[in-house]
Amino acid sequence: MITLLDYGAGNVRSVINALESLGETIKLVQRPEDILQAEKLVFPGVGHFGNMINILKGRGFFDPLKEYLASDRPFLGICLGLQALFEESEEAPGIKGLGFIKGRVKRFSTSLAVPHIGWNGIKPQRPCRLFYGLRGDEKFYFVHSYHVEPEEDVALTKTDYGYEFVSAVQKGNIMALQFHPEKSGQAGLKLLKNFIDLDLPEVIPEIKISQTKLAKRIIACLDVRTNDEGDLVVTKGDQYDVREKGRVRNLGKPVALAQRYYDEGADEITFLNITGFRDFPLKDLPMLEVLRETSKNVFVPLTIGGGIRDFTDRDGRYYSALEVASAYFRSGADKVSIGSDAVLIVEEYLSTGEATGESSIEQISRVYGNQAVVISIDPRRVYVASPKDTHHPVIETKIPGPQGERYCWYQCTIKGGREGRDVDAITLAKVCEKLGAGEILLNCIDRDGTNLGFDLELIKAVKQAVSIPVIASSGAGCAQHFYEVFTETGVEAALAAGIFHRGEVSIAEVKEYLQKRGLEIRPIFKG
Ligand code: 1PR
Repeated sequence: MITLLDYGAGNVRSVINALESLGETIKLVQRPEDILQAEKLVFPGVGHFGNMINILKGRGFFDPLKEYLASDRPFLGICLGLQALFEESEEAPGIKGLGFIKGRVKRFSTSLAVPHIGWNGIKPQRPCRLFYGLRGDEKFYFVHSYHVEPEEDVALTKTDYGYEFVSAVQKGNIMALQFHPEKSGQAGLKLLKNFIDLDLPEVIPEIKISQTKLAKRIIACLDVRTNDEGDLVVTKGDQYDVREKGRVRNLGKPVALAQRYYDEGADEITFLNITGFRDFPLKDLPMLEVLRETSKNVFVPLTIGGGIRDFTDRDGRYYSALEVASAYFRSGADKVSIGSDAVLIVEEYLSTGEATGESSIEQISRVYGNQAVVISIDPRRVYVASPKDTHHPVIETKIPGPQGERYCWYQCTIKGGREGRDVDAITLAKVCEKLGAGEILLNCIDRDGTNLGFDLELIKAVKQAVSIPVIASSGAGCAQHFYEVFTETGVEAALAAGIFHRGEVSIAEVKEYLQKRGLEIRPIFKG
């Protein structure tokens, strides 16, 4: 029996699913006594350090946790569950952590994109049962802006991101990981299994890595909607038009397709509820069900987009964007992606010059952390003869417009590309970063479904404008397109839909192509 401490923020469902898939029974902490009576305690955490400590104190969990740690019984902290063990964090000055380990938590200070999101390696520092059966070159999923700096000799693993930081600690039976084993595919499950099995020998993996590298992520995207027969299907548009001969294209069932992509090596799965802008997602129970079912067997990060915004239903009941997002997180999502609402938020911000503190981006990032908020941008090119013809930032393009125009700007749209607005993609990305977004999913209506390759000019411009990770999307037609977008724009991830759904190129082929050309990718662990 594993006792799991859920303090109410983040995707605890994934940890439960991962442990259950290993045959474990989970008991959730309801009362402080449950912590004191636990035999093995797992403490996953995401979000804000200060928020977490306040909740732990408010629910009476803080002191029992300290007592449990002092008793040296098996403990596994994950992400913020690692950071909580320290004395304090730069994220919440003045708020004291559990203080079980001397040292502090500090923000990444690097020119690389922060948060550190994606699959990176670990360099084991000492023998431990957690490493049993690992080769040493596995990658694990990280998502954090802060890392620990112990003042004691507790480093279990180190990882490089701009510089070397401690990515896991061990002090007696207390172990804690900065990365997410529950989101790290088979390698992560192996590590969790090793935590549970107390009789395993202490080992150090064979393969020694001198420097770990963040892998370029390959993301499979599933655009989901109800078709004309009323079934929830994966569909795919050409420049956002998902109908063929008047009918919604049906490319398969969401849960089964997600499972296939996970098995084939997708580093992440994104579901976009493409009619979410008009249907209220909390009434759209099938979508929540898709997440619940997928997260039972798919152990990589899941993002869900579509309809994340404040909403008042027909009976006058108000739901905040935070409530909508929370329902998705509880069902197994790791990140939510905000499309139309982000454009409206930025319009308001630009007109007043002030953040309200109440927007969906701010509400959700405050509770779940910046890394949980992705902004999905749906831009299309607007050509102009001269930069003077628009007040938007323009780029000089190598792909001239219909009248030979050499300049264009990228107009943001809402409602699935149906409505163009007076905001450009670069400004939108910058303002959303300022408001608390952790990642940009950059689509391009002109390229969507064309197989012509990514819009490198757009992607380069947005990537240079922000310091959060950017996911390139729209237009992938072959493995070479992924190589181009990674090497020419420096993006952290690339997403595709059509080529994977139609079986034109597999995820494994894309990864092999990139690896042969020297790009870092996540190897598949067949433990
Ligand atoms: O506005 O917050 O409700 O979110 C709606 C979400 O649904 C947005 O993220 C928006 O991008 C998406 N969406 C809305 N309508 C469509 C449509 O296709 N009619 N899909 C749509 C957007 C674009 C990509 C696609 C890539 C890769 N899909 O996600 O998967 O372009 O395609 P490719 O590799 O085949 O070229 P809100």
